[in-house]
Parts: sequence; C-alpha cells; structure tokens
Amino acid sequence: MKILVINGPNLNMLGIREPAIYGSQNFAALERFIRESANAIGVDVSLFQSNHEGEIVDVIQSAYGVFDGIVINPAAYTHTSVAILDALKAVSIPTVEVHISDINSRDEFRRFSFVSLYAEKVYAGYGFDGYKMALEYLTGK
Ligand code: CA2
Repeated sequence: MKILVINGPNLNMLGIREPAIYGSQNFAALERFIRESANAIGVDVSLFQSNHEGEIVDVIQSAYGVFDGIVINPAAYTHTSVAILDALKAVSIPTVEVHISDINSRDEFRRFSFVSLYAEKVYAGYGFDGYKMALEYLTGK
C-alpha cells in the first residue's frame, strides 16, 4: 500500500513561531515522525509539501493510479480551496484530512473545511499524532 502525505502552506515554518498552537518541533521533525510512523505500521509513504495551491492540485492529480491513499493537511487552503477539493474528487483516492491544531476551537473562519466535504475522516487537534492516526485509518491498523 502506498500513501501520499501532503502538507500545505507555511507548515514548513513549524517550530519558528506559535508554539502554543502548533508545538515547538520543526517541519523536519514532523517529516521524521511521519516516516517513523509509516515504518512502524509497515506502509510506504511519499511526503510532499508546497506553499502553492496549483502545485498541490498537480500532485493530487499525479497520485491517480499510483497511490492508494492520501493524508492531507491543506493548512490555510483547507478553508479556501475548491480547487483542492475538486482535485481530490477527481482522483477519488481515499483521503484523510489532518490538522495539528483543533480548527474547531480557534477562529470562526477555520471551522469550515472544503476538504472535509470529500475526506473520509478528519483528525484535528492531536498534534503530530494525527498523521499517524490517519495512516492507521487508511491501512486499517
Ligand atoms: O492546525 C493545522 O494543522 C492547520 O492546518 C495549520 C494551518 C492553519 O492555517 C489551519 O487553519 C490549521 C497553518 C500552518 C502553519 O502555520 C504556521 C504559523 C506560524 C508559525 C509556523 C507555522
């Protein structure tokens, strides 16, 4: 089984500011955590991060016929991107949405997620663990 993990804009800045919301670990630590989780579960992962909506659309399209599942933290695009929602619908790959913070207990504008209209499952507010939970969900472990 092959899973594509997509992280959206500014997540590459993790650890630099807002530790009360996102923790103090940096993006390299997040990628390490995801790889270690995938190893423990026994699933192949490919990691992708971009600050650009179109690049995220492109990588979702290129997942068609290649990946069996997608784990996506669309970051700010969660709340704005019909293009990412449409790309996920187009490839029809089982998808789990992850947020490090609890988007339901923050600003009002973070409560709505376009991606949730497609995602099978959402893990929000579990920190890095949400990515492991998403891998476990998609692999049935
Ligand atoms: O909680 C999450 O994982 C989010 O997807 C993170 C996004 C935010 O826009 C979503 O509403 C929830 C933000 C990504 C990273 O933002 C940073 C802000 C300051 C310092 C470092 C990263």
